[in-house]
Amino acid sequence: SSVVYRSDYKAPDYRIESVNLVFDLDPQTSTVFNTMKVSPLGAQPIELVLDADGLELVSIYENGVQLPQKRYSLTDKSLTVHGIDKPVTLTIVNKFHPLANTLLSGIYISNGNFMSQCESQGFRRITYFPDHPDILTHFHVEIRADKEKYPVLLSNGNLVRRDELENGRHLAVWDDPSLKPCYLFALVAGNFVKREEKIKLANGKDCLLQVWVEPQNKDRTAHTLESIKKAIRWDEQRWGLEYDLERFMLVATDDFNFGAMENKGLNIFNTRYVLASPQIATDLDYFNIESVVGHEYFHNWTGDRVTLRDWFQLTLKEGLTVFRDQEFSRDMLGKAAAIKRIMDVRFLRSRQFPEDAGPMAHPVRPESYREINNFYTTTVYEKGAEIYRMLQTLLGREKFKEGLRLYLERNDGRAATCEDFINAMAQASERDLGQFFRWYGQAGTPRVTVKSFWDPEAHTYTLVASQSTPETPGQTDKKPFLIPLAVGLLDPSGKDIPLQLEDETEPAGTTRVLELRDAENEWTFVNIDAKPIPSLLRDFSAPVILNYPYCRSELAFLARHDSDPFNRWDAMNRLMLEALNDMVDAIETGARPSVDQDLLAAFEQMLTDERLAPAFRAISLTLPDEQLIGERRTLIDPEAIRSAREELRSVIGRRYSSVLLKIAENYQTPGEYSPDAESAGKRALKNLAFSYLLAGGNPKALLALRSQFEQANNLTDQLSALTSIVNSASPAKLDMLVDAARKWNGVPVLINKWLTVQASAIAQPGEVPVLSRVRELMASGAFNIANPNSVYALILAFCNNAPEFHRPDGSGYRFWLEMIQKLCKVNAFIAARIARVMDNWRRYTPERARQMHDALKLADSLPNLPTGVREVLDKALG
Ligand code: BAL
Ligand code: ZN
Repeated sequence: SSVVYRSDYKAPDYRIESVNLVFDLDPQTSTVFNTMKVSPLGAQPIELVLDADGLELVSIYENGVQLPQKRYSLTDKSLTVHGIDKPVTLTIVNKFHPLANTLLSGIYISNGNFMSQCESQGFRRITYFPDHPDILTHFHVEIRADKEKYPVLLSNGNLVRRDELENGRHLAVWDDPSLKPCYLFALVAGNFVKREEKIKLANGKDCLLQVWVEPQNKDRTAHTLESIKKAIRWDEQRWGLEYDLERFMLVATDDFNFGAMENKGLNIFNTRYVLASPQIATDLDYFNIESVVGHEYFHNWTGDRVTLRDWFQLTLKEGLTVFRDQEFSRDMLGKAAAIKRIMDVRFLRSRQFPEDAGPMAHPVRPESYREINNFYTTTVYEKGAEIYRMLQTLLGREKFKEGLRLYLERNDGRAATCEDFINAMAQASERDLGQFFRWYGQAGTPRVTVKSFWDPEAHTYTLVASQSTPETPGQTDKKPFLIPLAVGLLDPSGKDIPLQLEDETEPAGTTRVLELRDAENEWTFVNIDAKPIPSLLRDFSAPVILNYPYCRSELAFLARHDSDPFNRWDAMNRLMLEALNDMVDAIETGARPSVDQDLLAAFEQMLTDERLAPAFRAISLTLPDEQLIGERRTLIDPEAIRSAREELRSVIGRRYSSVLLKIAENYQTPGEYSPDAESAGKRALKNLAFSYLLAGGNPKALLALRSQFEQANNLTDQLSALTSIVNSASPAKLDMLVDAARKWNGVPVLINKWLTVQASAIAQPGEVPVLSRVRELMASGAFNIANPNSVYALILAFCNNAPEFHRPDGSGYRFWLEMIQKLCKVNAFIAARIARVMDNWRRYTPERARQMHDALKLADSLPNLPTGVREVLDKALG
């Protein structure tokens, strides 16, 4: 199948002045009456190519007259109207089939309601249209449906009119005054209830906020509405950006491929990022809901008002909007702000770094694709966000804000490119950003190696930094990046040294952003009286892998003293990674692993440091995940990694049992549940303490967790107790799982958590393989292969349970192959996502790699593979 190249972009030679859509909705077969005003831009007659996917053409008219056969050609994928030489009105009548739409792209049915998803290419599954982001037009929409079944009829923009029709049907008319591409179109029809509030925007205008959910979820939307208000205020205050419509609506659905979607004025959300109550959402869910609500709302400027010229520019809206939501969440955390950056970098390192080092590695702005849906990646999103963060670091917050506002003003109502963004930044800051622009085009994670030299006679300290970036598919010759390297120097007492470079007359600050531009650069600091310890890449100032020959006592020193909370966490994390790496080495060679004493001392120090926020202690004292431990191995042996990690957890649980028990007691959060950062931090630290204690086999902890599971007034504590016990040797786990199923029955977001706890379980010696349980669950009513959340909760969670998925008998790989076969028939997008779990097969121990390769080959030979799945498999096989 065909490859799309960025270099093939052609500007349209026509405009769609407006589109009027009339929907006659029926779950089996719906009809659209699509009237477009088309104006050629040049003197030549045009060929108007309208995209299509699975549509039935009924009729087509030009200026009210049926179009003769010779004026158009129809294929599976397009309807081309020939020889349009003046402005005309085209009317197309077509049909589509919502109930049969299991891809969940276009208009489909979810719990009996009509729902839409058009990004990237779903609109062509609704009607014939140029389905490209650079075709912006005015949408006017009339929805007709049965009134009793579908009392609520929504689309983008402003409600113009509602009316009754014959035969128990009714209609609603919506007009969107803004110009938008069709991927931002949305339609919802069904039985929903709303929570609403009228607010005043900073400009004094009224705005109606509405959150729509199915009736059973009525009492679970207060947090979402609050989050919308916070997002609106934050965008006004931080960037001076205001909302532009009379209403902002959000609708929740259980069946959704993405987390949420930023349709203009009518965001559609996966229920997992909407519904919150103490009984159905954890602290992290509350936090994520706020962040995703923010993300979609922020798209109103970065994505909707300024949209994309083509899909290669995806990071222009996604990377930028992730950066904006990260900043929002950080600001909302108050005193616990530091943990947001830590969470984001942890995610980047364990998810994006492997992608950037594997067969799917691609630049933040890709050059080609076969299936655009495969490029909603951690590279485009999270590494993309780092580009905007680096710019803010390099230019300073004020210049960055000026640049962003300039970009938005200049491109409002237009489809933009990454160049448009960088040009605005360059102009606002009066800097040449040519070299910086390479971050968009070169894939791979740069390695930055730093060496230091202290000269006791001259009292100088020199840092020499070099950079190199490994080859990635299709890119062998990498040029140097412009890398902002934020550094500080700690004196022997742990205090920050005021920093003065050799060509400066006085010190300026204690954190300096050095600019690494060449293969190697150096900087010399003066007036350094004792040998300092460098704190490098503060706040993770660039998405690179940093090499500096820290010894373990230096890492322990940084973990204790660094004024940069990110680097404090990072030092502890490195210490843990090194200790775990040694333990994995020992296990692989059949030796008994021993635990590093420097690590234990640093761990104890931080565990007992009451001055540190509980949230910070919890995140810093959590061991790196198995994925991250695997990343630094030459070959990955998931069993050895799990054994090492569990051994360390058990040693900590036994060695520090009395401190941990005290923490478990002192950080209870009695009284009414509140998801605020401070309470959440306490719960996190308490539950971490319990999980160490349980790993160490502590019987008191087991009793306490059982009663926590039964008595807690919030899901965080219940789920944490359940997870810890399921991962322990306690036989109580079986009863508890039954109990949880009974309690959580009928609430999909809870049942999905129940599935995940079991799919991710740590099987104890003598227990049946997790896969047996996964297969039982698949056959039960708790699982639904047509629902993406369900697939992720059970199948993806199992595939990420590395020692179970990678069992030497190959059972996990056979299961994977079966799932690909099944999913291809239901939802090709989700199938492609599951296919990706085999990307890095070359990194595993030889026998595993061979079996993974065989499974990939078998999958690749399946008939009728969807393009997206084939793209993933072909790349993996390379
Ligand atoms: N635009 C797709 C979902 C999101 O990133 O907001
Ligand atoms: Zn987004």
